[in-house]
Amino acid sequence: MDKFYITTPIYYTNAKPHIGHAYTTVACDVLARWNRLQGKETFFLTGTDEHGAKIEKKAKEEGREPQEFVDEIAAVFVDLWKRLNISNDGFIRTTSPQHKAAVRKVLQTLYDNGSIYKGTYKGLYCVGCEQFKSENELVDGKCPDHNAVPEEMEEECYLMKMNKWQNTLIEKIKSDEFKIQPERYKKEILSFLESQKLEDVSISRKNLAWGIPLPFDNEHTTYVWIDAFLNYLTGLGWDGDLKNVPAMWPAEVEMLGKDILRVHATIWAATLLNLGIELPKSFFIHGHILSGGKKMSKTLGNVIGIDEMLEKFGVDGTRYLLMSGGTFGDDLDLTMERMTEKYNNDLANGLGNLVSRVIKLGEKVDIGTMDILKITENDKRYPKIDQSILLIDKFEIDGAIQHIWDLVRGDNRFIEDNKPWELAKSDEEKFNEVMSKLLSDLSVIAHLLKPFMPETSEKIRTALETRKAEPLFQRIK
Ligand code: ME8
Repeated sequence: MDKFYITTPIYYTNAKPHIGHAYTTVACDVLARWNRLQGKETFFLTGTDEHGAKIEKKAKEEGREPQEFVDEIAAVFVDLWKRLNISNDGFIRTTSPQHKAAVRKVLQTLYDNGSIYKGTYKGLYCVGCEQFKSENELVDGKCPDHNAVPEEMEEECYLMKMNKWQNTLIEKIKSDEFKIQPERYKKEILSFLESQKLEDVSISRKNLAWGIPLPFDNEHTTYVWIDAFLNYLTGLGWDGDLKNVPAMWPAEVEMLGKDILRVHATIWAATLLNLGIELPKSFFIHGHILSGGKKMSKTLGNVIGIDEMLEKFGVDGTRYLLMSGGTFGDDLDLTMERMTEKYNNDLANGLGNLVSRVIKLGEKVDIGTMDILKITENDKRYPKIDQSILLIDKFEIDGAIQHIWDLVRGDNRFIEDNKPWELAKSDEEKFNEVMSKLLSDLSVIAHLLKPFMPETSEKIRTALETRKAEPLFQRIK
């Protein structure tokens, strides 16, 4: 059986989840659900990144023990994914004993095979990024992502060899053996790799207690990114032993926000190469959510809360609005006003209206003979289904939604043009013909909606089976 292993980044537990985390996770959920429906053996992993300076600092500010602090925030992530109907098969926490033991085993292997050596590292460290920054990455001396001056740091540490993998990486990325999508990000990372020598990276911290102690030197803890990357393997239950690399590996796709592409394409990839483990088959990089054209910030007051969205638009409304808000891969600009308008147009008036009209008009049609409820995955009778598969397989998530709504809008127009309520009185044969098309389209729509709006899809199916429809979406004032 074909397999499909998909991962989100694991999110920092320094603060509660936000709309950006929800965006990535819903996108992966759509892809995971879709691939499960295609009959692939699917594993969908998400989780939390719980060590490092940023989290230690935050816990201290709150006067809490770090473990107790991350336990609380990790639980908020788990709860949010439940509320958003996320179908993840695993949830990995980097403070779990299994993960920590595996990370130590991996580090010992890297040390034993000569990939890690002792040295010193001097550089500018941005705690927000948990990364060293080179001068040319700074704007006015500040990290542009966190608007903060990085700390100068020089300490004894262990370093991992990077340089010998530079050409291997370039080749694998160029040939798409290690595929980076969309294409512009492949170009971006290639031009980075071709323009400068990869420096060995510091993989340990001497003065940071909140991390996994190195197995070969207790005075050091593991650099948080190395710890975090390994989640993609430990989340499958891996114990860190090279003989036991899980059968689901390599991942088909690691979904990432554009902020963390480079660190993945360099440090994560080199770690795997140093271990002799296959690289993921692909990365898909998506853009960032902006609000009113600007990065969301408390100061600007333009933060869109995920709880606020759930309250206003419900679970499927939120999933729909996140996934249809712009071309998947590009940045997208959202505002509550525009989303409310879209909710009313596409969901309350568009889909909701179609379902209630068709079910109401179809009350008296005998669908026993119509075969419409027996749609199968990849049903050749319905070219719309094939087209959707093509779009989703190319990560055109918003395109696949567009495609469903073409059908929704087309059918609403078809109803107005054909006025089946009049045909019911005047022309029974034509009426049955019109209703047969509408009922079978509705069944196709319910089917296509499964990965995007699982509950709505179920409700439409139930409505078709029982011939009764509850209103799906209430208009919002
Ligand atoms: O970077 N729009 O965690 P993180 C869209 N722990 N997506 C967004 C977003 C936005 N405005 N903001 C964040 C980390 N994201 C590390 C990752 S992986 C081994 C370790 C999403 O909590 C996007 O997927 O900062 C981004 O890559 C991720 O959240 C960063 O989450």
